Amino acid sequence: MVNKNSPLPMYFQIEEDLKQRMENKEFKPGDMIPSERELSEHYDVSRMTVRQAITNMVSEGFLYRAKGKGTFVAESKIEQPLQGMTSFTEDMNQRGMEASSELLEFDVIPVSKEMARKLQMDPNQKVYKITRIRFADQKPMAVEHTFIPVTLIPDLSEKDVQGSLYQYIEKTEKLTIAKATQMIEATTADTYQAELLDVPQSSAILLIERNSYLQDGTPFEIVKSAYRADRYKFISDIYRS
Ligand code: 16G
Repeated sequence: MVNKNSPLPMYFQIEEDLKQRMENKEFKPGDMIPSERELSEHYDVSRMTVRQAITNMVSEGFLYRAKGKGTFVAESKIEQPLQGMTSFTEDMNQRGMEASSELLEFDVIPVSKEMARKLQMDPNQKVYKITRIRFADQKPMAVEHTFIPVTLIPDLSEKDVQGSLYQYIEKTEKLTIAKATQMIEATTADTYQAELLDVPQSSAILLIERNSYLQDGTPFEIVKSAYRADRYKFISDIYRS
């Protein structure tokens, strides 16, 4: 099964084979994979080689280690299309998952210069700073910092952001959300993010910044979020025109 004459490294061939076995449902999410010793016998390679393959698959989010127990197959990643402008609550509900949030911060702060420019605000004005951990079926998926001009929704309260912010904006405030610009960047979790997202420090995360606009072109939010890269992948259709 491992071709020792191949130019492909043996650990890589093992990774490919394990991924194939996961795809074939021989190993399902939550299953414990065989031990290093068993795998090294199965593939007829050293334990070092097996360890290298497993370490890579852990850092890519295919497997996770539970201390003193073993190595397990991770849940498959959430595939998030990049086309539609949806909310976290809608995204999760569409997948039959339950969306919830933990509100960590709800403050009114002076707007920074950079944000005043992006939100087209007077630099002396204030913004709400809302920090939420977003959960899917009680598991943390992302930490979001949302900034909204106070003048746009002067009476926004903590209660309004416990559920869906977009629903509040559209149904209660009767504002029409129209479009956004989104940037995605790769990074690693710092101590704070790791703790909130319940991942080891330095795990891969995706930083997303969304600048969103209402129908009349008014910017209404800047959202900076950190998504777990072991649970998310973003997909888009592209056309050669
Ligand atoms: C998504 C959006 C975020 C928006 C939130 C509203 C991304 C990267 N971010 O998380 O910009 O504020 O949805 O969700 O997609 P809610 O209506 O469930 O509060």
